[in-house]
Amino acid sequence: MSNSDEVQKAQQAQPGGDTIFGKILRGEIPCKFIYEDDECVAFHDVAPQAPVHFLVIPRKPIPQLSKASTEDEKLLGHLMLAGKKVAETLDLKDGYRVVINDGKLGCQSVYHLHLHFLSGRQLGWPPG
Ligand code: DGP
Repeated sequence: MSNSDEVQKAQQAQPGGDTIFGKILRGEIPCKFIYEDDECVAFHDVAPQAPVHFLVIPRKPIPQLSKASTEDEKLLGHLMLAGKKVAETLDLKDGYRVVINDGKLGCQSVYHLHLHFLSGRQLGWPPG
């Protein structure tokens, strides 16, 4: 899938309702978790943008970062630390990038909060 396909998907995505990640969490769509605990799961992205590209998602269906509340403060920190643990198990010693896309302009296509962890190549800056 090209980057412009991802942008198009994000522009067409509608917030609200069930998502593909909800189906993954309920086991309705097969997905191999590379990490899981009581609060979150991690799995490889189906459309990787780098040699290593995994997602960390909360079990709680927060649609996007801008809809998170102060009661989610601990959970948001937990997601980052869970991703850090996965990065260690994948031996990402030379670094990685953590991305949260929010809403249409942020290029979010799945309205269930998720952290992208990208690595395995030199990433550019600024992002497109
Ligand atoms: P975003 O554009 O930030 O909403 O990213 C959504 C990501 O989710 C995108 O990189 C592709 C990934 N994705 C979508 N559906 C599936 C799926 O069924 N399985 C997996 N593993 N990843 C998915």
